[in-house]
Amino acid sequence: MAQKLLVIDTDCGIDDAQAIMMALAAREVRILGITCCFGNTSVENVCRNTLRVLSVCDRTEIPVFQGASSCLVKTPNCPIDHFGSDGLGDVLEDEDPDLWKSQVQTEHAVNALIRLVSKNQGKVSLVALGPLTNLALAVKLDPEFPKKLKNLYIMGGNMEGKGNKTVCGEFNFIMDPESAYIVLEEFICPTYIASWEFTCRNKLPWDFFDALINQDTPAARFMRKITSKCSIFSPTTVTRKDVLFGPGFVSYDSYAMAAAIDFSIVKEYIECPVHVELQGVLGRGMMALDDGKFLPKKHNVVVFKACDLIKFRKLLTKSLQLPQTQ
Ligand SMILES: [Ca+2]
Repeated sequence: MAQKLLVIDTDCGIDDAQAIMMALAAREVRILGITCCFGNTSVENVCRNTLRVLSVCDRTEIPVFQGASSCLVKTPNCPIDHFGSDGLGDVLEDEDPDLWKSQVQTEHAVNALIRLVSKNQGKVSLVALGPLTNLALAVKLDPEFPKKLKNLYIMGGNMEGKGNKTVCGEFNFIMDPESAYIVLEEFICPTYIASWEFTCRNKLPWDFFDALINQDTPAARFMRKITSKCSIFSPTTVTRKDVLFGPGFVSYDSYAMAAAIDFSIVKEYIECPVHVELQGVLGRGMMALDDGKFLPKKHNVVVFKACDLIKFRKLLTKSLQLPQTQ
């Protein structure tokens, strides 16, 4: 069976680490490269975290590229310490803190995106797990870039007007609303979105999380460690997500990755044009679904509604059974 080609754009926090491992564990996909963007932490930490994940999984042959260090226009006014200041729970100590600098590629992430996708036209699925700055820059450097993609999977935005960082703003979009706007206006390839509310509505029970991280493998031990001091991985911490959607464990980025690996995990979806609001005191960064077709835009995207949680659990479980023995 021919492998699906993947490029992952990440702001590697804890849920990105889980999503990257999901792709590493899927024999049906081949990762051409991982491009890094600021977001959960600085882009330097994101590169280091991505390389840490690849190292735990014995997959350091996958090239990692450093990308955007900030958003296009205004610095977002919200905290970025969701998963600790280093993005991976502030528990890891590297023997050589500068080792990542010799491991990261010298080519810029945006150039790498354009090169990898241009070399494999119509074959690459791009999975975007952080702010969309690298993608926005790619389409400005190469306006044909979206046409060369097979498709685009995004974790981000919202479908019910609920935000997790501002009243109406989801983290990845509010970190760089202009880039989210550019991507959703200019990427005319087939586009699939796992919004914040979708991921929260498809949460999993905490006893599943315990079983997941207590597997006896290097990847599970790594996940157990990076979630050990992070309050949002404690069932007793009540966040806005718990208040709105009920208690449970949500690995946000893993939903977009799971759909890229096996689209049959998406049981229900809405197909319509979407827009990103740039103005407004409350609405900046919000994704609005035009399912009533009020606006002239024709390009539909696929916004997920329901997830096959049995299949999703299997993908998560397998993702922590790394490194693979052969
Ligand atoms: Ca992320």
